[in-house]
Amino acid sequence: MLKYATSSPSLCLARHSRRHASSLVESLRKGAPIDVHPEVQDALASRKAVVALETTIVTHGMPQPVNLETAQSVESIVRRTGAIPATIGVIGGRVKIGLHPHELEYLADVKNNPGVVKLSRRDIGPALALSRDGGTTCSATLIFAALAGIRVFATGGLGGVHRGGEHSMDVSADLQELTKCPVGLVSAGVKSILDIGRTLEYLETLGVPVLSYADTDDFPAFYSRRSGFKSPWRINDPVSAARILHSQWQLGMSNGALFGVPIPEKYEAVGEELQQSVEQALREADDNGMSKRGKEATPWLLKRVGELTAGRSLASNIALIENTAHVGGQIAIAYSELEK
Ligand code: PSU
Ligand code: MN
Repeated sequence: MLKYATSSPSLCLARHSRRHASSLVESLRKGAPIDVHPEVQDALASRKAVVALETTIVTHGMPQPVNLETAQSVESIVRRTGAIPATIGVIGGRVKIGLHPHELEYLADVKNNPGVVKLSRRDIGPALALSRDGGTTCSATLIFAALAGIRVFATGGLGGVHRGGEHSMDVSADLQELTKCPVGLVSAGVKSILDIGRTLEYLETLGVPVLSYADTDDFPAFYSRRSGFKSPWRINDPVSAARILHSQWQLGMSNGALFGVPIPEKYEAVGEELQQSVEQALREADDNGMSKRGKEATPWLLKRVGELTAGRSLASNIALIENTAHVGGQIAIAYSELEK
């Protein structure tokens, strides 16, 4: 069993962190199918900054070979901030916390491995028991990051409430996971394939702090810096982000937080054009029934927007995730200073 969140308000942060570390140790002692990259293990043991990275974006979010190139570039960007990247995935039924270069190449080679699964919380048990390979969504990445004691996770787009979600009940498991995992998630907001207003409402109900990490209150909308919806909070520096995480965990709270970092300014104009393709892809998904296909809906929409924009959406997607990786590294460094 994955164990990491038995919270007691009286616990101080030091004990809180030890509890996380001991949960991983405990899991490993029981022979759980987890491999922690030695560099990540060393960094965690000496409380250095570590940033978790997901792999659904590699296996189901971007086409080859850009998926691998982007994952490698994002790892280097994290390194340049002084933090250690831990790209998380599942190979042969084993959880990998920090992928070796050949493992990342293997997961990214989707053409030769079409059976690689998209893993959310519900898929973890089956995928491990059945020795499958998988890319971890934000939800599964949050679980494994929390298990390992990694405090910051950088990605492109978080899942959310789908359009029409009030009828279909298609709400990403990512949202719920942010209540259970003490990890700060840095993303460029949520994609406008989703219902952004309802996603923010849902996060409010769950009690997940949402912050614009920007010079505006606007919650970012992935390809665009502005969604038209306001975040309840705004900050614009890594130390404030780290202090927010530190404060809630000092109280033994078990939830994470969502930092919305807008895509760099120079992609704003193209973001407005991309939005038209997003709307077209959504209409097509309604017509051809893809919007009712559960976990296939998001990857199909991402792929279709890529086709409709002749790859221009991809350049924006790369830019925004490189940006969140940079900010994620800075927040992880600031957080590790607070824990000293
Ligand atoms: N949004 C993107 N790119 C992605 C995803 C979302 O712009 O690759 C992936 C993330 O891994 C996210 C998952 O956790 O899709 C959400 O899928 P669903 O909507 O099925 O929960
Ligand atoms: Mn869904």
